Amino acid sequence: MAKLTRREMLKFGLLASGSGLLASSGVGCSLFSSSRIPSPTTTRFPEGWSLSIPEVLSPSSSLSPDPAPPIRLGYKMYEISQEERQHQFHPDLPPSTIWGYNGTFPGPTFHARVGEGSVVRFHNNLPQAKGFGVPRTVVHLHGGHQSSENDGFPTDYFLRGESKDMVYPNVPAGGDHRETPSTLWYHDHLIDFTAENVYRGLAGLYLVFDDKDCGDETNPRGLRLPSGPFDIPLVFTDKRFSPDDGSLTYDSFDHDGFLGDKVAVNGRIHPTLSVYRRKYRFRFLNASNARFYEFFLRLEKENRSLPTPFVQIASDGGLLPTPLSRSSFLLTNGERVEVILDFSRFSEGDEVILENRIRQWDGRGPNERIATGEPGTDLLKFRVMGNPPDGDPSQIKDRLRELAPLPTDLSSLPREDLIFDRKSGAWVINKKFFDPDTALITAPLGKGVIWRLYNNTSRWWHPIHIHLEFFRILTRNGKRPPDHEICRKDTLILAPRDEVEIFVQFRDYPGKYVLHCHNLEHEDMFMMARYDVTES
Ligand SMILES: [Cu+2]
Repeated sequence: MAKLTRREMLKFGLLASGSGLLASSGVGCSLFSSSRIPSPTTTRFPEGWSLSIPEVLSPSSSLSPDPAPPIRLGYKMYEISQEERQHQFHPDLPPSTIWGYNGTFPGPTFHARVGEGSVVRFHNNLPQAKGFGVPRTVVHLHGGHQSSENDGFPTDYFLRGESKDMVYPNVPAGGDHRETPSTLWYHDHLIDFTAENVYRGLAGLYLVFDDKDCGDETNPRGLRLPSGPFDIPLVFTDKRFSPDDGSLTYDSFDHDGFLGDKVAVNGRIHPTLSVYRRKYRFRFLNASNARFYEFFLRLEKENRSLPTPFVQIASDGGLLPTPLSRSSFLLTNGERVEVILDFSRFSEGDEVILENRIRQWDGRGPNERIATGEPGTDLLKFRVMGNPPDGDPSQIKDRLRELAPLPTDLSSLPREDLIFDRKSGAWVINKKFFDPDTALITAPLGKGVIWRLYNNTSRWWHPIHIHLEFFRILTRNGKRPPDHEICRKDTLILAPRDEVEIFVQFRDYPGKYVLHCHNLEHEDMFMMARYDVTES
């Protein structure tokens, strides 16, 4: 039976009547799996189960056929095949069927450089859908600054057996080096089915380096941040497995936001990373559909959270102006935070646990922080080895990447309101369900704009992502934002009744783009808007 899209369900009035009707009507019955049934138990930090680090993708010498003009000289060419594979999330679970870029979850990591564009040929080699996941795909580079046709608009999908070239110039907005990004990620963005496809595994990292953040900790002209094997991405996704056969499950009728009860870090549940007594750079990405995390660090033998273990150096929008010392940090869906952890403060043999201390019961958002003394959710274990054989040449400099100044007269800029609300069991922005054919708002190319985002619900949290340009948070609930939000961002948290004013300047690329909630089930349930950047 053909699968009803969420759009069709809305049309037929099926959403508000709940999943019971859908299940009993036989529509998509085979897809139904409760969001509440616990996964099989798995051993905590099993011996020999180490953190997997996604491989760095190598460029191809050529693409056949050649990419269409106007691909400029000097672009690096890459190929990625979207494929179904078997993936081991934990040694106690049987292999699960995933969809991955090059068959892996997470997909391979790009190492891009400012000024060297990338052309990526994505091949859709996915099989016919069985269970959840829809083999029409759209690739969006989250945080990327690229033209509309290369941004992954939700209806720009390509089918099984087809390929699509995506062109990423890797030039910061306006050619301004202060807008240089750092940790981006690419993932599926198919209209109505992003949640299923990303949950199936279609997500990977795209890192951007330049002369400053050069990826070489020994280069005296660079920032000397930990590099190479000491620069490690951490991709967090929550998954759920069938108690019957251990297979990966998803509930297509959980429109609130699907939660797993096991957290995979780089695709593995409860992995261990052996670390030297030195500094490491960790790039945290919350690639979960609906779960928030608040990360803490605990020294196992003392059984308490460490006071300020994290030195934050970057957010979604690249390096911060200055490093920020933090005891913990909240990470919402799609958001990135980069930190330096210095393991030289620990002794050889110490075990240090990264834990999540937020409780969340459903897709509405985080419920409460776990009280001191109560156990959190352990995610990743660091086993401290001895001193590094080559010492630690890395540094954390006082100044990282400056912020471009805001316009002096913000009051003269065009303003728009974006009101996020609930309607008919789904979500609306300015009272409208997502319509890919109509722009909800427009923004002039070149000029800055002020957008006021307001969450007009009392229970739902919405992580809002704006494509194309980084923005700056001006006020949060009428006040100056906290220090960690004084930076470039592309995703922000809207807690219930939150009101946030942002400044964003659209440069370089006119055309159609989207902004949306990054709780992926909310996004698929229409909490998305097309906006057009217009040339005056
Ligand atoms: Cu939302």
